[in-house]
Amino acid sequence: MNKYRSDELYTTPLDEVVNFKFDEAVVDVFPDMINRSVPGYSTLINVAGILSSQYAQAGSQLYDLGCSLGAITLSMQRRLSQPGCRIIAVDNSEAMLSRCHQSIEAAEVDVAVEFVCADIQDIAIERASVVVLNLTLQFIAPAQRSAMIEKIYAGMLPGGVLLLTEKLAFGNESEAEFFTSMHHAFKRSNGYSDLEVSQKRAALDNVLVPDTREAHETRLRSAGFCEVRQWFQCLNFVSLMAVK
Ligand code: GEK
Repeated sequence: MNKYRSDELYTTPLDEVVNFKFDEAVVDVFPDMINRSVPGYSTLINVAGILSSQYAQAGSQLYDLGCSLGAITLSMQRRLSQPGCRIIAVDNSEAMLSRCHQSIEAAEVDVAVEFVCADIQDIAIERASVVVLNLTLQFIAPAQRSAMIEKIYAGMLPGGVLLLTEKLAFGNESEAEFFTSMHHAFKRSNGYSDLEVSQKRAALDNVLVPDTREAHETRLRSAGFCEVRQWFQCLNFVSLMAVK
């Protein structure tokens, strides 16, 4: 029912590259785009589901913040064995959320999901044993990120986990150059041309603003998380888990 196309959004030269938006055109190519752009994406989705199943608490809520088409929601649903849990899938792109809703319903997994079309900065986080920010915090204005993490911490149950996956920035120039060029090579090897890579980069400039790993860790610890661990890295993409 959900037909997705291959990502050809930036194949031809554009007069003006406008800021990237998660609209209908992006939704149509999203699975292809994210798999060809994020090294290790399928591993991230799979293992985030496994980690969630270890930390989920009976009768609690699990949040997929910036859920896109619901890959994390589905991965959590399929592995959850604790009774009485509910997943809350949130995205502020209506196009994404409505397609997410369709595919989660079609998968017919027996774990309740609530779909919320809202800015993740405006929703309440309550009785959460698992919160996932898989490639989403990087789209929140940097000045708002600490408040977002503090709100998540406040809404989590003791022993709960936050999984935070992000594209990284690097303080060291040669490291930054190395990872940028390796990420470019990764995209080239997945069939993107130099033009596509550079136009996409221009579209994401000031839209996706990465932080360093140190900045993420400091923010998580200042919010109160006692245990912060990196469980994944592939090139310039990292995932941290933070336990309350
Ligand atoms: C995955 N987690 O497949 N409030 C709500 N949603 C937002 C906001 C916001 N303020 N800002 C951005 N989004 C997914 C991948 S994609 C990552 C996440 C990427 C949403 C946005 O609409 C998009 O669906 C998602 O966050 C980011 O595991 O495309 O690089």
